Amino acid sequence: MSAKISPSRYTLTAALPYTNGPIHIGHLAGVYVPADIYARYLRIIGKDVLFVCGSDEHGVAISMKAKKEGISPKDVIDKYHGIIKQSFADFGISFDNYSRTSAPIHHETASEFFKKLYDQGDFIEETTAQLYDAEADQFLADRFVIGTCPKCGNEEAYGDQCENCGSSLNATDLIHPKSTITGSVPITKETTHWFLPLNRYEDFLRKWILEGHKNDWKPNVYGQCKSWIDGGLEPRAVTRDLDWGIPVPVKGGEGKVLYVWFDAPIGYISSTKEWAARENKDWEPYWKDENTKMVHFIGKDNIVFHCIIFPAILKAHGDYILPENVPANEFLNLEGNKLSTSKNWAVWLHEYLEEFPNMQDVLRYALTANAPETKDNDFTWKDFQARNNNELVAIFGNFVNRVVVLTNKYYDGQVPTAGNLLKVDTDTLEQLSKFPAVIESSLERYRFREASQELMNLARLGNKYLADEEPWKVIKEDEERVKTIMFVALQIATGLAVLSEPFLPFTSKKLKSILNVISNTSTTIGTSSDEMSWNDVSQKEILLSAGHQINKAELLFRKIEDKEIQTQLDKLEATKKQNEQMNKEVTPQKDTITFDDFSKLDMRVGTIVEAEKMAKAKKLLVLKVDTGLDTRTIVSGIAESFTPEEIVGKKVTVLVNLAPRALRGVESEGMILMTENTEGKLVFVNPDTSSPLSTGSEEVRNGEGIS
Ligand code: B3M
Ligand code: ZN
Repeated sequence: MSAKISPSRYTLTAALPYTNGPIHIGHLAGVYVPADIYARYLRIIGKDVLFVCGSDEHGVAISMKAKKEGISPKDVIDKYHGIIKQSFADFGISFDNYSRTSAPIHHETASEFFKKLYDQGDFIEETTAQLYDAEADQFLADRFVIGTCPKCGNEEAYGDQCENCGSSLNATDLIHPKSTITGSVPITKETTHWFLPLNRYEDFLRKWILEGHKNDWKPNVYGQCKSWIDGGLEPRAVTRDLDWGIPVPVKGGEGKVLYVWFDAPIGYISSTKEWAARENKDWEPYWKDENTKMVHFIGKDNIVFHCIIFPAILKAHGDYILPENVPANEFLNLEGNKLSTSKNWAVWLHEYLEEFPNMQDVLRYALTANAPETKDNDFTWKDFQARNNNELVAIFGNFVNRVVVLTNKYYDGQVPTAGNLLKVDTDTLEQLSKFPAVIESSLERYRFREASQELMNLARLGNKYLADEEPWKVIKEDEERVKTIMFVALQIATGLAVLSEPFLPFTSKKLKSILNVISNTSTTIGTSSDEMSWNDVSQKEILLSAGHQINKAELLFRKIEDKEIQTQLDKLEATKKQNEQMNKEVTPQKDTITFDDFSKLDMRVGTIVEAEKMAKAKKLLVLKVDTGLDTRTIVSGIAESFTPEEIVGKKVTVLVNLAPRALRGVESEGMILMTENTEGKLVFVNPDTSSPLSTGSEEVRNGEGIS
């Protein structure tokens, strides 16, 4: 099997986000922006496209969030489904349908799927010992259990997957498992489950992927599949002992639910059905017709589920087509660190829009130009600013603005009639006509960053043409020539309006309205049939004819100032500090002592009367301390934190009855009490009112070298 030759119908799916939090730039860069670019592009070239998604509302991720917040899973999914759906709409992600897996249509569809496979004898039923948290009275699987990965030794692997090495695991594979609900060590208990025997699909998968898609699937995707298949496939449980999910619809399934990764991909089908019912269409060709090309857009941690498990389920069912491609992306990092919802290390889409209103396209562009297509990539605010200021503003925006301003200035906004075309003009128009094919070739290979750079090259072509032809100078001696120049430049601007639509839908719409090629009243961000198509650009059609009236100039992009970027960096810095604070290891409490032990300590307020560095000892100061009883010598390990000068005269707390001890030959008679403040800085346990002992996490240090 190889890639289908120019099919006319496409089913595009984008990973269903878990509704346990809002979405951030990593989601957008990895899945939704590339999927949306592809969908928009296909629509413009006239294909029948169905682009579906929805919220993934089952699974342990949701239950855990609910437990943590003390609310019901339903509250969690309702809250985040709304936020996520809004973010997608705000960023112009043009789903034909955005559903949710709690919808009745999905419960029905997933149940039917399970029943059919069950009836066909595609599952094996097995009673095995599973991990069980006796304290929480619950079986542990997936994210409810962590332990050491048997493959790579990562100590924080989950019961379904190790995020370090990407291995998919069973909870019972974990070494030293621990319940994430109570922290207790689980016991094992017998339970019955249904397993999909993946081993039965090995031949099919080998043929379909390893032989059939060696050349058209991305190397990272193909490689993961190969190592899975070569590693030997094993039966996977498709049911769970949980109370949140789709009830197992067969005898013996009472109190059990479908495994979230069994039901979630079926969500693409339910979303299609929901769309078809609303639009009065037939959903089946989108999933069952061999002439439909299906593409799954996902992140790399979802590869096994979309390339191995879901296809095995579809194959078992028998009526369904398989994906033609699964162009999974790698991960995006943020300023050098892994994006993390729990650590709040993220740029949240709803927050971004508050700080950069109406600048969706800038983020879409920056994420595309720097997309993690072949390796993990880093999002930095500096790069974001540079992409905006040096490319969108300085090249794209600048070109369009000059064309529109000059057309208004010289011709009151009417497209002039071109005179004699010189070689430079025909060459330029010729180049313009090649751009659709160039961009198309990148998009068809899922190279979105390359495609975005080609779009920018078209703007560069326009900029260079204007800079070389200098209409603002020529106007003084040759008005006829300027008409031709402006005519050509206007064609390029229109080409940009058309070709930028998949990447910069908001900008494209605005530009079309400036060029007066779209009705201003249209409010949708999608494409409509009355617009110019990709083909018009490549056919060397005249895109904007002489006499056509354009509108006044409006800025497409604005410069982003350094201080705006600094605000974002400061925000991240604050998050980092907060995390450090929370993660700071608090030294465990020592064994308890009796009151009698305590009352043996004789602590006095003393004054440091002399201080000097001990020769050849980096850490030590030799102090003379007036304790009220006497003036004695105390050697203290604080030389790296204090200079002798700054502590002379200081009031300190002294433990006076500590047995004397010689340090580097100097007898020390007592101990100055010190502690660390919340920033980890050594401070005196100060007898004054400004006591540093303000948080419970501080520890009076009386260890070696501090005496
Ligand atoms: N909810 C997993 C994820 O967000 C997941 C995708 C489901 S796609 C069917 O990583
Ligand atoms: Zn691992």
